[in-house]
Amino acid sequence: MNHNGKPNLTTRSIQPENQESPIHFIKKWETPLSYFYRRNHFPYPILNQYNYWLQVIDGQSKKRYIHLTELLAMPTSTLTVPLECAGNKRANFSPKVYGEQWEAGAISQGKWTGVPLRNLLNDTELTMEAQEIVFEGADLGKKPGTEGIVPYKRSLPLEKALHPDTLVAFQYNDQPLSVKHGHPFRLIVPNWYAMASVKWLRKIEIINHRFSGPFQTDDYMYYPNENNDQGEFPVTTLNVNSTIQQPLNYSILNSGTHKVEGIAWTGRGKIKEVQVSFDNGQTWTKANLSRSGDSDYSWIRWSLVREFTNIGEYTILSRAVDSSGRVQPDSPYWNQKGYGYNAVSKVHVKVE
Ligand SMILES: Nc1nc2c(c(=O)[nH]1)N[C@H]1C(S)=C(S)[C@@H](COP(=O)(O)O)O[C@H]1N2
Ligand SMILES: [Mo]
Repeated sequence: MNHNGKPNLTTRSIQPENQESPIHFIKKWETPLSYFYRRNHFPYPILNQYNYWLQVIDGQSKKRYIHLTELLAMPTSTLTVPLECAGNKRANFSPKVYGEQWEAGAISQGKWTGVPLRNLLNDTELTMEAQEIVFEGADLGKKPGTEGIVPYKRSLPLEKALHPDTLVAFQYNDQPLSVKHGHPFRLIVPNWYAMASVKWLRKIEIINHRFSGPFQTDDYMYYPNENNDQGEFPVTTLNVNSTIQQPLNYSILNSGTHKVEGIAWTGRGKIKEVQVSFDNGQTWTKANLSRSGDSDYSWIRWSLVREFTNIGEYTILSRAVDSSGRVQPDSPYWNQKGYGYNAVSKVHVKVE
């Protein structure tokens, strides 16, 4: 709630709690906690003192516990990292797909502080056979299509898990992690869609095979065909993407000068260029870019000032290009579960 008693977030579902950030009004590099989107598969877990212990299990089923106070005493990293839900912008898919009908606000970013996961693991735990690391959250419940009660659980391939920027985070914007965002620990996996950033982390398991589970090999898979499950592949790296923040869609503007602005981000390399069109894609102009400076992962901000002399309707588009050569497509990559929407961002305005 804000000081007017109005909600800060847009509710998509209450139980479990799924709420969107007011992304069109977020101008800071660090989203204040009360504006951070919330994405949950299950009701919030009930935490107790045992949640302050992280369980590490190696390939031989040997267990070890690490307490929060031990993490606090270790060297930490602080990184500005956006979390984007794989279902962000899902509402734009046509034909429609099941799942939360997210618009553009299932993304937020801020400063995460934690211990690089690789520094928490012992050499003896990482044997030659180790293939993946599995992360389990403290939340659980029934999942349609799956027997019984299951926890939220996912794995990472070894090279991503051991990347120096993959963190076991315990602070957001210099404050202890809030309960809704994973207190006391969550994983932060830069450059990947946020399903990988497991909240309420309680168990880390090193395995010598490929993990499968409902949140790994059923959800968070792209199924590109409408009528069969063939050609499926896992959701991992963020697509190159941008969002027009202002003007808002369906705005009525006075003729004269207006600033078009927004954010752009990618999971591969950096944003190299953002192009804006005022004529629904016939001509494009480069926007001015501004970068936060302290992180390669941060979204960038872009803007362009334009004089609207003629009255009438305009379709404004933004299109980001990253240093790996990826460009936002004109039309989205449709898939059954509606992940990874990254078609050009579009608003329709009227100038009078
Ligand atoms: N334990 C647990 N971790 C989780 C989830 C969850 O439901 N349970 N949801 C994931 C998904 S799909 C997203 S998009 C992000 C959302 O993080 P947030 O609620 O802090 O914004 O957390 C990820 N980590
Ligand atoms: Mo998500």
